[in-house]
Amino acid sequence: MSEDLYESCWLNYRKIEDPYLLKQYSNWCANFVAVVDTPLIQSALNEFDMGIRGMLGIIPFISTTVNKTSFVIVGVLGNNPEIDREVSVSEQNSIMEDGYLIKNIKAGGKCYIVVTGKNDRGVLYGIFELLRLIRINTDLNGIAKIENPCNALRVVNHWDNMDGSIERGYAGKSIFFEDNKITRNLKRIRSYGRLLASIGINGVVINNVNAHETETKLITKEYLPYVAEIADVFREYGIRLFLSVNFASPIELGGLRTADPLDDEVKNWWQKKAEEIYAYICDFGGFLVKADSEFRPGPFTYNRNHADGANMLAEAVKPHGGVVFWRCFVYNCLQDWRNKTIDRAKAAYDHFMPLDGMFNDNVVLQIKNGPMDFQVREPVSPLFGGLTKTKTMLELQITQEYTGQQKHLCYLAPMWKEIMNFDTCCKGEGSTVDSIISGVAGVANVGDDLNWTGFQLAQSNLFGFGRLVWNPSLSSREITEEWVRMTYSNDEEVVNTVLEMLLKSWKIYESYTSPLGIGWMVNPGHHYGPNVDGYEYSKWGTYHRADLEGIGVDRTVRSGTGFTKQYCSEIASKYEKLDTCPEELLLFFHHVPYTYRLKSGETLIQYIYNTHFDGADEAVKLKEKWQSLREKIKEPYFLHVLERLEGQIEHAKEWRDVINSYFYRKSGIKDELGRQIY
Ligand code: GCV
Repeated sequence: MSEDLYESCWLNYRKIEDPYLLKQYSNWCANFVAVVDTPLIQSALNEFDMGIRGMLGIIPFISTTVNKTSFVIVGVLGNNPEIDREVSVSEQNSIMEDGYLIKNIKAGGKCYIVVTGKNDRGVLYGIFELLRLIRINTDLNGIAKIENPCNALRVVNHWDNMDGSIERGYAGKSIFFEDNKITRNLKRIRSYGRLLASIGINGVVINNVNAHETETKLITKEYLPYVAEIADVFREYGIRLFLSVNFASPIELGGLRTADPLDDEVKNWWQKKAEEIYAYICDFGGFLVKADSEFRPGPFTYNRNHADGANMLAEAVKPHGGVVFWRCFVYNCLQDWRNKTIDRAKAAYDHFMPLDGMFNDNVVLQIKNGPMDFQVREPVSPLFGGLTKTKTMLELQITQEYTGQQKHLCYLAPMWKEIMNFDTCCKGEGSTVDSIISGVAGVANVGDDLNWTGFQLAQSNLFGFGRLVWNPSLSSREITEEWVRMTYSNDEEVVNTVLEMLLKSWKIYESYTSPLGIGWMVNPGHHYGPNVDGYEYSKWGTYHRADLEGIGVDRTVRSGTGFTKQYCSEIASKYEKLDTCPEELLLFFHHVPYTYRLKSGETLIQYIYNTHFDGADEAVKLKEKWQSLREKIKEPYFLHVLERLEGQIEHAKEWRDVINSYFYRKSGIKDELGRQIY
């Protein structure tokens, strides 16, 4: 098994086969002109060198001045007259921070390609794009494209612990920590930096939001020199390092008697701490905070609110250019399941809406996509569109906690696209989530497995995340096709087959697991596999309320928890009524009789049976599709994926039978098609 191909994922630079394109690319890429004046331009050069050697089989000649008629010239606008001359004023004005221009110029007997941006990060992204275009066999003749990121904050969050474990990690151990120490394997981190930069990521939080005792010490002299080494590596790729911090640090590290955010000693402690951190890491990104949630300390202990807590930390990092990502995942995790008036879905909105407009400008509220917790289907959190005077950030989960744990194929880009394109209506029609947020954070799915993500096909989720955050208007198909071509092959059969498998996989997973937005029918704790009542009588606020007549949580204002009221009126009234509620979310919002007829004419119970039988059958087809590529995919990858898909088939059957049997036993209603239910 080629370690390199595994380690470099979509950046494996295999030889280009098309002779016409090979010649076209080689003409330009044989000569690379750049003044290497920053570490990021150096990274761009290194990447170009590596990519061109691999894909074109030539060693590019590097020079600082133009002395050929065909070349690639690279640099930041304003630093090289050769570049500036060819970029029109309107083009210059169209390039934004981190954006880039790639342009083919034919003038004065020369034919060459310019890659430029307003900053060196943009140039690096431009080089990654150029290599991507080559990798996916794009004709570069006459190319002129400007790309700008839609989100300024493009961040991955690692839930890595210092003992090396990863909360909700399915790809081995942490690449940052082992045995309560920080890794010395900076080579792996550099490879990771390349992967992240290639998809436009510019921030990384290296430790778990649950900052336990040892992780609390990451901001001390004992660990900061090593954290700084990681930051140095990421800096070469334009990525700023952030840390999750423990809100009670002034007590745990500083020996103070309180962590009250309005206490002067506490404020002072954090300010000194920020100075210390920035002395080690000049471009430290800032803090990510989980406070007053799932037993983490926070401002509530001192009768303060989240704005008090976040602003105090924000003031500490502000002089250094830092940011505070403050999470809105705040709810009562000790709920009484008997009490049907309390609704976890309402919690984040109830906590944060009254504080809208009270946060400092370097605080960004980080909001999970849905009001619950990364289920396979949830409505979009009403905080998007609700908060209009506060900076917000969307939090997605790339790691597949509730979506098959990287044992099942579940490609999430189509789901994320629906979320980003959801119209909150907060400023009238067209106020989509992607248009009102300042950034996106994704909970990372990587570990120290050789293929990074445990399941090779799950690499597509990391890739899809970065590409979509960069540009939410890219179609799922475009992004996915890029990934398949880069990772496997430009062979049309491979592209079409893998594309279809990936694009269908989320719906397939949904169909044999949780119907119509109900969620949570999983084994408690590890969250893998079916257990319909696993969370039904628990304290976590996660119920389906199935009885012998029907299933679903009534969240209407009329007769339920009143959650629908948290949306703007157009959306609220749609969700409130059974006949206008989008069917895929029916059971999230309504308690519905099993005999209720869906728009398709099926009863609800029959829909549950049908989707579970069909979903399990579709899992078999995923394997068959993959098998058709046996001759076209390198054997180790082919076999690895095959093995996972076989496991998925068996587990999908388990899901099918547990869910169908549960609802058959509950309702007593037989499957109209007489299939086997236990
Ligand atoms: C990091 C859920 C997950 C936890 C996670 C938490 C969070 O509850 O199961 O593992 O903790 O969300 O997002 O803080």
